[in-house]
Amino acid sequence: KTEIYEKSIDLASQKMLQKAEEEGIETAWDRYEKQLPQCSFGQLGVCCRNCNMGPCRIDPFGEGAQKGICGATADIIVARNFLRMIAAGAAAHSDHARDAVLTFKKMSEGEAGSYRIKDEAKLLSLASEYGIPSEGKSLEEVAGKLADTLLQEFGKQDGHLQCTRRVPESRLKLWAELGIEPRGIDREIVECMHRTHIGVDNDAVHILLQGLRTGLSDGWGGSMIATDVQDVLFGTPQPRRSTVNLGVLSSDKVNVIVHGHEPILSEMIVEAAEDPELLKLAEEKGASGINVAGICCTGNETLMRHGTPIAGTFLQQELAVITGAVEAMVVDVQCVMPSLGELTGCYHTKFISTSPKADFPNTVRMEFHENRAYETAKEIVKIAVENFPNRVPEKVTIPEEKQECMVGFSAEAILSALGGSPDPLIEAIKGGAVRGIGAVVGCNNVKIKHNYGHVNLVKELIKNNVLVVTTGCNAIACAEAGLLLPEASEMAGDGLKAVCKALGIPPVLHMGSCVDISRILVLASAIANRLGVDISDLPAAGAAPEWMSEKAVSIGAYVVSSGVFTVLGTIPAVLGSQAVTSLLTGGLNGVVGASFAVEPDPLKAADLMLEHIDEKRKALGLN
Ligand code: NFS
Ligand code: SF4
Repeated sequence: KTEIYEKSIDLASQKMLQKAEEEGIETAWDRYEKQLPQCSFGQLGVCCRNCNMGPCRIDPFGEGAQKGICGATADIIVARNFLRMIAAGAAAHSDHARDAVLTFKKMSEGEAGSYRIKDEAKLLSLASEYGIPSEGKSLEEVAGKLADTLLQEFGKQDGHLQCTRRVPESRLKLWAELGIEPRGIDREIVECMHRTHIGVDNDAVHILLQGLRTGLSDGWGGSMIATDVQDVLFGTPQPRRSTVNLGVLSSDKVNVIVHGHEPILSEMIVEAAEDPELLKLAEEKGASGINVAGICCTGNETLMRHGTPIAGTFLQQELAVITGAVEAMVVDVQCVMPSLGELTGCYHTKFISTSPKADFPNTVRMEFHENRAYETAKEIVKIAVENFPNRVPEKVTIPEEKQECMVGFSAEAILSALGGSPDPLIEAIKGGAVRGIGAVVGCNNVKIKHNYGHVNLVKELIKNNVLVVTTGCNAIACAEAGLLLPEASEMAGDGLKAVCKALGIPPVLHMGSCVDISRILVLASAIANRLGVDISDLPAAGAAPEWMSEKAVSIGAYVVSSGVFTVLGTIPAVLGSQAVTSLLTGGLNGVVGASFAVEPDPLKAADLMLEHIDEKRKALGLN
């Protein structure tokens, strides 16, 4: 049996795991243990269920079957499975983007109740980027036109995505030569499903190239559109302070958790929590206020834009309920564990699902539609408030751990912190004070001690003068470990420390949710363009130390095809194919100028990134 301290490095989480044990409550870690040993065919990626002659599996030891019934080899099966993961991940990001654009469109037509244009400047700059005239037009008209243009990116039937305009020219040319310039966003995803149907695409390399193209349609397409539109609707993040970890839950206020991914919902909940009527009701129910806290990326969205506190990462969603202090767990889409249904039943917590796309066991369903978004948000918060008296004091333990953090580093905010251009950062890189840039992102995964991979990798990088940019659950993990504070530069090497002190920034910059990895792409592009080189020439490297979701696979595909070497901390299900494994971890270098590495030990992963950064420095003539 795994000891609690081996499950998480985070004290607050350990305390809640202890409480769960005492109360006989099951968590993801318990279910993981019941899964062991996990199926090795699955781990290696060599089982196929793509048609009903199967399931077929390949014997990795070469003794049993070496082909599926249709004749598919391990290479074909592994590549197809991998492509389907990319398709699912890209679909999740891009379908989220579609909903954001549809809300944006309705807003422009005056049919999205409470949504407004919050960032005019960004709207106008996007309009000019997409060639939409804005002179003499109302903001709503411009927004409507922009929404139409963006919607066309999804259903595009000819030519290529317009959003790739931000890609350095040499990279775009390379994609064109390789035939992986992304076309319509939906089209790439559909084509993945077509190609992996029995008897279609049966060459591992050919299949993987489609994977890269689909990833690119996510990173430079869907994800980037989501970020842009959300910035226009809700504001482009600016540096601000907040707090994170389970200790942000309040002992005397109504606790509402927003969990999932779409700020369309969480923005309105944050607003509704300030409604005087509801605050008055809260008081009547004996609460001293209403406290909204986030989990996962919708938490990152409201954290970045409003400083709303975050209760935890992916693996802390159950632990938050286990505090016994959550009146409502409000969810939309992605990374929401279905276990929450049974779990919330053990406490007074109301589990409220809101997306027309996502239902869960034991939820109160309150579908969210933009025309009456604020009203629905108020109804949801009201349920939470009315639930406050049902809190059972004997069942409540809120760990005291909470940590301050500084967040809100959109590409725009970073550029303005630098005085308007990337030059000071480039100079610091050239001069060697900043050795390079590390992009560390991604999930938690029970296969790795919670936050151990994230925190140790990032600490090692900053110690070695690598400026870290972060998103997703990595950002939350870093915040919990105190790394998102200007004071954390004390943990950095001398060069990075001096730069952080001069600029008043933390050594680890929170750039947002996982769709906001698009912000990292924009920043990398700006630096590459300024230097007149390709992204693959930059002293930069990426990592996803504890990744688990299919979205992370799509992210990996677009980050690597954008030219950034990426280290994965958990092993993807590809080792059953020598061909696919060696292409991903080596061969891709000769194709897109970057590849993956797999390294579960965060310190060794940091070494791989440093080695790569140094090589790139050398090639640029820096030492
Ligand atoms: Ni990204 Fe963010 Fe977290 Fe992983 Fe899930 S919340 S979208 S997928 S688990 S980082
Ligand atoms: Fe088996 Fe081929 Fe069908 Fe897959 S597609 S289940 S390998 S017969």
